[in-house]
Amino acid sequence: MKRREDGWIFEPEYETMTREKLCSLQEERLRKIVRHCFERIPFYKQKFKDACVTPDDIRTLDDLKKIPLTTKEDLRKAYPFGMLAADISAVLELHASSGTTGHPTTCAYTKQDLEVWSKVMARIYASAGTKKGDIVQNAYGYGLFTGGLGFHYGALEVGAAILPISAGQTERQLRLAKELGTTILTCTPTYAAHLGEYALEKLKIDPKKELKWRIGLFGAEAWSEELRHRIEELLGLEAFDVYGLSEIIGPGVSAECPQHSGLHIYEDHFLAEIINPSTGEPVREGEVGELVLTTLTRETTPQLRFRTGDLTKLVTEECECGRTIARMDRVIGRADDMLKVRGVKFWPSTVEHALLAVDGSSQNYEIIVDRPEELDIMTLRVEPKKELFEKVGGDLSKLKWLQEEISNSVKSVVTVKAQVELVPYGSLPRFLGKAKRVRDLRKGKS
Ligand code: DLL
Repeated sequence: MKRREDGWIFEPEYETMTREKLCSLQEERLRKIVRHCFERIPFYKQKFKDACVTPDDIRTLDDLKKIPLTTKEDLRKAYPFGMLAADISAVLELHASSGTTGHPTTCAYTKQDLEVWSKVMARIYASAGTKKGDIVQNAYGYGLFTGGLGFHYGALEVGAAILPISAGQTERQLRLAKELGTTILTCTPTYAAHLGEYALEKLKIDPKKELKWRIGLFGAEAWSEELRHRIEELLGLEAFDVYGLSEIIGPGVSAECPQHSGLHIYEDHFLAEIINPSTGEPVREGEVGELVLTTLTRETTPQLRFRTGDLTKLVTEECECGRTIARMDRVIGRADDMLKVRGVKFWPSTVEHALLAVDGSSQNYEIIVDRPEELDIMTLRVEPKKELFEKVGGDLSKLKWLQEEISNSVKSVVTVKAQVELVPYGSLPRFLGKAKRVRDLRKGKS
């Protein structure tokens, strides 16, 4: 895919400031937010007390490491309003993340928080080349998930028209895309791929020729470079990776520019560190570890050194796009999503990368790990590409070579052998939001 030449910088005064100025802005904001947290949130006051630290001890970025780390569990314990640093009368919007493993967590926004959110989201749209006259088809879910509203506010801020269609109703999505000529698609990468397949197969629409999508802003889940190529090829747009999390702001923490060489972190609002997930100690620049974020400007629900659980690395070298803010690599996965099969550790996104490197395999797959006796078995259930499936008249026994190619590709990347099971095209579940690709049947077994 050709790189866009028309990306632009929404807030150059922040996105291109010298590192020296940025550091001094960050330090000034850090001192302020530390005091804000200490004075308004009993949880932080106690944490500081336990660590024998006072807000006066935090003057420079070097002092950051004196602040204890905050975890998702801390936020759960504080549910519903224990982490609010503003009076509820100042709160304009509330989100609660899903509480599948216990209490949910609450994220609240004041007027100022919503303004910051709109601005960082506008930076993302601008960076990808959004202009007045663009129509954004926002297929992220609206509701408690922050994807829908985050992309909505950003489009308003940047001055593009928004079609707030939300996730789902795939046929309607495609019809409206065609009839209204939407130019920007925002959704999870998995759903983007599904939209492309559905258009070709069910509606006989070739998105590349018949739709006007030129930019895709995709995120909310780990995805591979291979999947990016496939989506670009399928939809005829340029795909940008967007990262964020509800606890910090929602989408809007970082995003790619047209160089596609990492995601620029909006460091004037979010201070990023990488730590070794086992020891909690900072790692050297360029080393992979867990991303830890501090919100520098959040009025309510601010976070000091929040452990995201996401693994990546940072680069502070200036980018060719002119932005001086640091970049993070695409997220490999979450520390707690890492698979360990027969003692070998790897991320599902690595399996996806190996799988999609094989031309005949589709992007619809499932990883199942089980331990029927004492050994772990990894099974990869994969749909072949539709053309291929049809070519063999649905007879999967004619695709032994594909099975073998996938198995070899996966083995060469993750070093563990997977049993590859080809399944009929269209038989695996499709996802409107974040995909669920792994079923670990060992859980609960000793
Ligand atoms: O997923 C916010 C978001 C919405 C980001 C839309 C981008 C686009 P949560 O539901 O709180 O918030 O989930 C946050 O999703 O800690 C990562 O593990 C994962 N994640 C988000 N963006 C990416 C990405 C939203 N670009 C969690 N690549 C995070 C990989 C991502 N993982």
